Amino acid sequence: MVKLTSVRADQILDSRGNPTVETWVSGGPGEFRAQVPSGASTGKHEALELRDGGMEFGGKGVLRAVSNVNGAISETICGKEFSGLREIDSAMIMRDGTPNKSALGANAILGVSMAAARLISSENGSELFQFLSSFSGRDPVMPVPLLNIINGGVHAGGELAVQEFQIVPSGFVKFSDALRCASEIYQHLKTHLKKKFGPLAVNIGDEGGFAPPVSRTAEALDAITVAISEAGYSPGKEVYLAIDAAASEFYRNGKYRMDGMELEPAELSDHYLSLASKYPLVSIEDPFDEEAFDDFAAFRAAAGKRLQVIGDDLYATNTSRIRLGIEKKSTSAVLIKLNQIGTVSETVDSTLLAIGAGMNTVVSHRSGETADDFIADLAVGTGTGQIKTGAPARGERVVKYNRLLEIERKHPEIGFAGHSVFSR
Ligand code: 2PG
Ligand code: MG
Repeated sequence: MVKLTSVRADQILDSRGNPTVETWVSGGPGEFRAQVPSGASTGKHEALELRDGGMEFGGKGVLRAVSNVNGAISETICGKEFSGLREIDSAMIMRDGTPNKSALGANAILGVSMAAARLISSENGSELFQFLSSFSGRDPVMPVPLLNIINGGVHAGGELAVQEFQIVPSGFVKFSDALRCASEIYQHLKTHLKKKFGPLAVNIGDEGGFAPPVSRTAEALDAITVAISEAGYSPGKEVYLAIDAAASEFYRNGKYRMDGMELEPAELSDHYLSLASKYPLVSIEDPFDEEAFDDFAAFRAAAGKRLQVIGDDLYATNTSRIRLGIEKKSTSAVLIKLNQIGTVSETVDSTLLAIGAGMNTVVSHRSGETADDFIADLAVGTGTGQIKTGAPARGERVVKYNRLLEIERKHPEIGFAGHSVFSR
């Protein structure tokens, strides 16, 4: 049984300088904290992030969410005995009473859920990933990182339609070697971009990747390929490429505006496949608009086993949308974001639903992040085999990678997922 003696929240700032919620819960083993992230390319179907409106912080304040934690949520869960995390999450969901957590705010509920998970794991004498492993019934695995080293779309001020250009160092035996390789490539990319486009080209976007003055997808992929070789690795051997198109952001009136073209879904599909034949791409996230389940399915069928197709905005970590994707065979993978659904239990439910249907899962950060490293433990504990948490740069990104290094160091028995995750 678990009993929380106090639950409280404060307004803090996220990595973009916007307000977000920090939550503290207390009980038997002490006081535990969590900080809530926030997206920019948010999906329509995400749980509601409660913002204050008005003048302060341009309307982005979260004082209403904070007072919902200090008031309604505290009232609902403090001083009562719960059998575990699921019951605490359910009590908050019931108190909210809406399908998208719009009464209390997903940002209010999630912080409590994450902090409560930390309290319970401490009470059990286990690390967070160990608790999440037993909670999900999954074996821990060190995930392959998908590192976003060129930022486009709404995460940067440049002209690239595609939001994220990632390196995937999957051809290693240990996570720490994969991360070293990624860091080396990141530094070589910096040198290469500076040489080619001048010093302004290495200004960085929201997720720590560079924002060079290029407008075509192929130019960004070319630059990364050069950096991989200059770092002494072989593209398609130790290191692969991946993109998050976040295509809802460049979809208007039935067409996709990308690379100087206006493309129908079938033309866009051919465009992606031609990129995949020229570059060692292993994964594409959100290649189409967030309602286009059928276009996703057609693309997935055309791509075959060559490419992992991930749904992010498409599913918003929501089990009813993932079920539709399973039925329509829309994707081979699901992106998992805590704040899209709003509790740890529901996040694990979505992960297990996808895995049960034979899909891959990728735990993900948001473009607006904090120094909270919860998702590192979530990825290891639920054995997803993949994590994306930005470039190997900026505190709010590297804190997650550094936590993964710590887990690997302390628990060398946990194996690295490696490239076989892409052939599942
Ligand atoms: C995404 C995310 C994280 P945002 O689209 O996958 O990289 O971006 O948090 O802005 O939705
Ligand atoms: Mg995405």
